[in-house]
Amino acid sequence: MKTEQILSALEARHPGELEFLQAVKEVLISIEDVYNQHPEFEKASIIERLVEPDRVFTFKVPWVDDKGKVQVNIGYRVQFNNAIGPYKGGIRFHASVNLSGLKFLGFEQTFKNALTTLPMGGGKGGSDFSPKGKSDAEIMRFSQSFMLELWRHLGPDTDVPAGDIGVGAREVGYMYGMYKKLARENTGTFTGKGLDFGGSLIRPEATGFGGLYFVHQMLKNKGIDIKGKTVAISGFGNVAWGAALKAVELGAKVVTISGPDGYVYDPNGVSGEKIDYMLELRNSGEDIVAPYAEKYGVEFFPGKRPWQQKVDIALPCAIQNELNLEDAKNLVNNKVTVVAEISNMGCTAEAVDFFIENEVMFGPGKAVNAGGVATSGLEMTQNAMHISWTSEEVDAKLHQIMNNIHDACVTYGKQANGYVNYVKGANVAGFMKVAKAMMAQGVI
Ligand code: 2IT
Repeated sequence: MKTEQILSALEARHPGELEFLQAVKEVLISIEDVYNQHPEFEKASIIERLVEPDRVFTFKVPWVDDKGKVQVNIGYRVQFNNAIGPYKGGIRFHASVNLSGLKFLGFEQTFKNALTTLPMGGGKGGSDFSPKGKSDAEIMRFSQSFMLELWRHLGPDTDVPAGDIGVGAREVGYMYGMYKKLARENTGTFTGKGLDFGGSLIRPEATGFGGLYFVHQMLKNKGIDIKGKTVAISGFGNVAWGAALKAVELGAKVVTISGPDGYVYDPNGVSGEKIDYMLELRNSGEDIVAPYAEKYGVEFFPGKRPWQQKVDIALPCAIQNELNLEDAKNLVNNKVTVVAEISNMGCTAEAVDFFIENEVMFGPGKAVNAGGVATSGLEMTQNAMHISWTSEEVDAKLHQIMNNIHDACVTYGKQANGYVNYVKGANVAGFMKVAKAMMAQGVI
């Protein structure tokens, strides 16, 4: 495979889109060997077709703030690849949202969704709208305006969005409400909906729960017990919340959470009502974690990241590139056992390389955090069948899916010396499924 050539052609078409190029590069390097074993892929230009999004929508989102002033944001939807099912992926509302970020997320989503084994293609959307400090009415007006434009590109078998950073059950409710009004149908074209109107039990917990099921398998594979292990979590949103709940349930001790303002170190463990308090902090709309330190009398490290602490397990749960080479060196010096991205591309490429060079168990986001979208797939199934499953049923299916993803990573990523390169494993397993589906469907 002409990796460098493909990357420079992509860069010429998507100049300066560093996150997108970073995500593509990682996959191309991992799949080079299997790609070369399939000359038919080369002839069909599978890679060249796979790295280019199917289409990208960009639109204006005007809305009226509480003072009566009109504000303007920009909205996007990247429909990346639908070889194995309808476009599926979250919507992110965050000041940092731009096309590079959404293309990287849509690209990752394509492989992640393939790993779940459910029939879902990859997509991602969002806006540079920042929910920070906005009133409930402002969030509603913005969400409705966003949907006024996007609704026509969605549908239960076309494109099914969900939440992501800055988009939770409230925003999904407002968007889905407007979607239904415009599309005049009630087929559940959104996941992460409220339980009263088609949402699935366990969907709120799913990304974090799935992440911990995966980490549990990684440790088990090495005969290590998760009980009593210390865990550093970054972030304090939906993903961090689910991860903390399950980590505690499995007997581990969560010692950090973080926000854009810094991190808190809680040597007694973030558990019980302290986990509930994370939700309160998130719902305050302030986007800070410092009040946790004050409330529970623990230390707050302003402007710092939790990776400077000595822990057994490090779980980035916030945003892309939130753990860099320096953080990786620090964790390795402190003898970290497992690093697993529950956020998307939580680690920089240099940090990932460092973990792999040092043979630290490292789980990439597209495998580790696939439980969220997998449970979205289960929500779609329940909607299509007009039924709802119990928590136990959904959780059991989620658990099985995560174990299967883990095993697929081992199958494709195990090296001769026994070290499992989960990055390679996840990329090869995801790629093979999408590539075979594309081959079977001709040049479209
Ligand atoms: O990054 C992700 O996988 C998500 N934000 C969830 C996507 C989904 O469709 O549930």
